[in-house]
Formats: sequence, C-alpha cells, structure tokens
Amino acid sequence: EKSPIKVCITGGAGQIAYSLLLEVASGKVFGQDQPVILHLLDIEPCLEKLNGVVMELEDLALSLVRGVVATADPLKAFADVDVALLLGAFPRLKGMERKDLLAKNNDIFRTTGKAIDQVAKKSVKVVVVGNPCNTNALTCMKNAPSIPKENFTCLTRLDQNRAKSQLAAKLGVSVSQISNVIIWGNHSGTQFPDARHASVTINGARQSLTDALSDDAWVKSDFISTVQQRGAAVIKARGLSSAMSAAKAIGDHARDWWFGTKEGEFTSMGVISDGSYNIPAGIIYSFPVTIEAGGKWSIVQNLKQDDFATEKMVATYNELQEEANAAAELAAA
Ligand code: NAX
Repeated sequence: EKSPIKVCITGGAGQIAYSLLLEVASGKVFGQDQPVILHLLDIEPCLEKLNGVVMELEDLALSLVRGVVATADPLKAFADVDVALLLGAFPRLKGMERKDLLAKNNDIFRTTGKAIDQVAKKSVKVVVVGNPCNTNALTCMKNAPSIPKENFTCLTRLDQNRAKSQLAAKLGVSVSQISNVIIWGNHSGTQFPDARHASVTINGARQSLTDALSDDAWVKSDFISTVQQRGAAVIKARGLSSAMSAAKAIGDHARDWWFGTKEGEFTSMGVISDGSYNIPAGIIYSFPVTIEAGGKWSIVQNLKQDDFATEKMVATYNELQEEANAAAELAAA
C-alpha cells in the first residue's frame, strides 16, 4: 500500500473547502489507492466551525483518510505537506476597494509563504485559489525562497471549465469532445479565454473547434465576455461566489499536476512567466501547459498569435504587473 500524502487545505471552514474535501477524501484527485492525511487551516474565530467539518469528515467513513489535523497555526498546518491548496483569504467586503483587498491578502500570503518555506516539503505543490489569486501566488512564492518557483501555481481551471462548457453548449456536443481551450493571464475580468487553438472530436475525427463552429464573431466577443463575467453572474444569482464548481476545478488542476496531462492535450494554470509569448518574466500568468507525470510542467510554445490575441494578452498582463507593483510596494513598506 502507498504511504499517505499530506494535503493542506486553508480556509478549511469555508464554502469551497466544504465541497473540495469530499473530492480529495474520496480519492478523485490523488487516486483511489492513495491514502491522505488532511491538514485544515482556518483562523481562530472559525475553529469551532472547522471542528464541525472534521466531525463530518469522520462521518464520511472513508478508508483513504488516515488522519485529520485542524488548526489555526500555519506552522502546524503546513508541516511536511506534499500539497497545499490555498483557499483561505480575506473576502471582498461591500465598499472595499481592490487595493484594500490586495493589501489584506498580501499580509495573509506573506505569512503563508514564510510558513511553507519553513516547514513544508521542499517538493510541495502549491495551488493558490484565494483572490487576487495570481498575485497572492506571487507573494507566496517570493516569501518561500527555499521552494522552487515552479511549485507555485494559481487556479484558472474554473475559467477554463466555464469556457469549455460554453463551447460544448454552442456546438451541441459533450464537454468530453472538446480539448485545448486556453485561459491567458489574470483570474479576473481581463482574462483572455481563447478558443482558437481548441479542438473538437466529432465521430472520432479531431478538428479545429473554430472551423467546426464557424462563428468567429461569437468566439471573439460574447464567448469571451460570458466567461470573463461568469463569476459575477453566479454571485448575482446565488448570492454567494462559485463553490461547487470551484472545488471541482481545484480537483482537476491538482489531479493534472499530480498525474500529468493527456497526450496531445494541454491545460491552463497560473505559473511563473519566463518571457514566453512576450509576457515579461516574473509574474504569475495563466498559460497553456503540458505536465509530465510527477508534476514537471512546460508552457506550450509556438501557438500562433495575431493582433487580436496580442492585445488581449497584453491587457491582462498590464493588470497583473500593476498588482505585482502594488504587492512589491506593500512588501517594501
Ligand atoms: P469563504 O469566505 O467561504 O471561506 C474562506 C475561509 O478562509 C473562511 O473560513 C475564512 O475564515 C478563512 N480564512 C481567512 N483568512 C484566513 C487565513 N489567514 N488563514 C486561513 N484561513 C483563512 O470563501 P470561499 O467561497 O471558500 O472562497 C475562498 C477564496 O477563493 C476566496 O478568496 C474567493 O475569492 C476565491 N475564489 C477563487 C476562484 C478562482 O478561480 N481562483 C473561484 C472561486 C472563488 O471565488
């Protein structure tokens, strides 16, 4: 039998964690033969609620769960962990400005980065979900210099899943027939959902999605804005931000990072930029990546770009650079 891996989930008492825990505990993410020890972190005032979550984890009676640690101490939560899924973040309250949100979360992710640096496995795989997730991932990475930069990613898989689902509905096919949809840039309203390198498989034949759809105007306008604004649309309808779909997307991201992407397919995640596609090095930007089993990822190269794509990719880069500058100022203060 495999020895258990330690998986830390922060914001353990929150709404995404409530769905994500079942994905992880039931073996959907790291495999049906992979036991897990769950480390749940939340803040002191939420510990009683977190305790309720722990009770429910016990009541699931799942054989893969070999232990649960619930704590408000980051040094306990990140001790020796193989994977860290960072959902815990300061929420955007009514009337709060973006820069206030950035400042609050900058503090959290500095503390988080330092704790990871100190006590996590050096091979730890970190997925940042708490917003602004790209910049929080950058802050976390910068505060954990003993961990390779490649080990820090942020979640844009929910955006990619949203995009895939919109495309499948438009074409009248199953989502399983669609591959290689890309999200470029920031997990925000400036993200660039890109269907122009995607494929659709119909009757066993794989073809260009845009050829099959032949509706370039939709791909360049409504498709993009629907995906960009999907998070806000869910909040408006549900009164709460996406949780079930976010949890599923985190599972998808972590599973692909753990086991690798399928032959001929790529996926999007926020990773450290290296100059690919003329996006300057040093920020966390969502790119299409292929992943080897075990976790080594590479940015997919040589996808053809045109003026339309370049403009969108630069706009979302500019926003991320502004966020990174604001974070750097906070760090220097
Ligand atoms: P909730 O507010 O339900 O839960 C967040 C939990 O984090 C709370 O229990 C809170 O006490 C805890 N927390 C706060 N500060 C903490 C700290 N310093 N250490 C540990 N825990 C802390 O939010 P939820 O709906 O679960 O969303 C979590 C985060 O995901 C939010 O920042 C949200 O904006 C972000 N999202 C990101 C998405 C993405 O695609 N990247 C999509 C979904 C989601 O909106």
